[in-house]
Amino acid sequence: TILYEVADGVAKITLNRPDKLNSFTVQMHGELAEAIKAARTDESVRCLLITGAGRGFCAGQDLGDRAVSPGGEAPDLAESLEKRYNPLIRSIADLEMPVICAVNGVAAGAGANLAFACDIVLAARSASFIQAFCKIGLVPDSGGTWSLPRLVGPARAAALMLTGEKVPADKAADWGMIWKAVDDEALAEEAEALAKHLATQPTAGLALIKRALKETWTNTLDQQLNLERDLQSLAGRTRDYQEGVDAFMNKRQPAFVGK
Ligand code: LHQ
Repeated sequence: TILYEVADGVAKITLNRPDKLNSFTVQMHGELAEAIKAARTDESVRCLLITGAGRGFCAGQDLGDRAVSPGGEAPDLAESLEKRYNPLIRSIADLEMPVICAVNGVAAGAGANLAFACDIVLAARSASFIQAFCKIGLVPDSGGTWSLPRLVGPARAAALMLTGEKVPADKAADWGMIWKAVDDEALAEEAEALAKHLATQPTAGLALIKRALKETWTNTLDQQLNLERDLQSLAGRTRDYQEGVDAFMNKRQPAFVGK
């Protein structure tokens, strides 16, 4: 249900249940977790790219899945979040490399919030984002109630989550929900070029930038200044910092190793 390939320092994960718009099943969660672990533990991988096969990116939970079906006895959805969605979102946030999401089509429910958990989101112009949860009586999950207000502000987040209104890619970019919208034909190439570029960059430093960006939401200015001091101390001891400065001073292209 997913495709995994590694080339040029980039691990690419393609959600691959196109006839169901790549909606999540227990099996897909399992394979996705394995793939992210493979990317994390493969020394050659310095950037992760996530995209979808077919006309959709991801329609969230597969609502036909018996484990979450409200038919008969009420299901305990906490288990689904605790065992699958929450670890997924944490594994992306904690991954010590940039994670790019190429949203090739509709991203609904947990599919939209999976995209927002990634570090840089590009979307095809025909793609759209839907907080579909409210339409079936559920609460946005997969970190959406954390990420969306931070991305677009409380007024827009509230309306989107309470109405489930579809946001087209261009509007999502205008609102700061994603990095940018690109022509449908250009999405794969542009996302892959960005991923390949990032895979040549100072990966350890980029991972420290991720840390700083994550902590900023709960820190005071004083705490964040202290954090920057600590992270810069780590960054300053990397091989890539030496290489970056040496290359700059000698007017040559740097050759970063990611450490
Ligand atoms: C689907 C789905 C889908 C199954 C399209 N499931 N088949 C966490 C924990 C535990 C429980 C519950 O949830 C969660 C997190 C969540 O993500 S909750 C939110 C779940 N997602 C949704 O509510 C979105 C449901 N899908 C839609 O609203 C539409 O399909 C969208 C707006 C995404 C796309 O609309 P269309 O472009 O018109 O496509 P379609 O509706 O015709 O879908 C194509 C096929 O995919 C169709 O199957 P069929 O056999 O008729 O061709 C759909 O039934 C199937 N599909 N989403 N989530």
